[in-house]
Amino acid sequence: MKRAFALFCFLALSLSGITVSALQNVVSLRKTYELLTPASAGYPDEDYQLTNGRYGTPVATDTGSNFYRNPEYVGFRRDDANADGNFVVLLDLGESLNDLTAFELSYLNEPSVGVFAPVRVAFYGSDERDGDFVFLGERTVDEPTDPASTVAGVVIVEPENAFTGRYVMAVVTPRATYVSDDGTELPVVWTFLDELTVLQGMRPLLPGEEPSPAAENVLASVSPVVGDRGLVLLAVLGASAFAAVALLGRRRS
Ligand SMILES: [Ca+2]
Ligand SMILES: [Ca+2]
Repeated sequence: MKRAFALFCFLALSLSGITVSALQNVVSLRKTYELLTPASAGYPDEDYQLTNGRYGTPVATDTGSNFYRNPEYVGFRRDDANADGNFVVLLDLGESLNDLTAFELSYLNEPSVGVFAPVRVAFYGSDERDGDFVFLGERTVDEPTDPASTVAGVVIVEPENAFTGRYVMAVVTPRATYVSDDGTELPVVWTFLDELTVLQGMRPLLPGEEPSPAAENVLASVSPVVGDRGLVLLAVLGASAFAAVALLGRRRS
């Protein structure tokens, strides 16, 4: 009986989760974009890898396990940055979409191989490709630069007011320099990105999170979702359901 009730709770929580997740759509999936600053020849963009819904994972070789070897990444070289020193991606959502609430860019910080997280990511939006772009928000990023600090992170910008429009521009400012092991200051050459995401609708609250009107620019540097967003949401919901069931078990015993 107890087990049946626990199963019921799990299913109820899972179903409520599916309802919640339906409130927020990933509208950038499989959309096209222009790299206004080109990707490198060595770590190219293969068939719109920034909107394929996949994230880089470590690739093991004889010499160790590294994220940068994963072909999912798109690598940008410092020499190809624009006059302001930025890398720019212009996403076309295909049509004007309303209620765009979150803008995300996933990056790699792998100092041991010379790949460093950007220091700033800003988002702009417009209804026309060559029209005026409005500022949607930005985040600064401050990842460690010591060789042991590998981080696959994501910048999330949530503007105070939802945006309506067709084009979203991500402006990525790379770190300028880093200090090597022997104390020399060296230029940062590589910036690696793996996913650009635009979300439509209300973000589901995380377990225990209070609704907040000022949910602007909430998270940076959280580990990125590996695989698709639905799976992670399911994992989160599964964990909360498990916790609920465990709690229930304690109360009832
Ligand atoms: Ca991707
Ligand atoms: Ca690639």
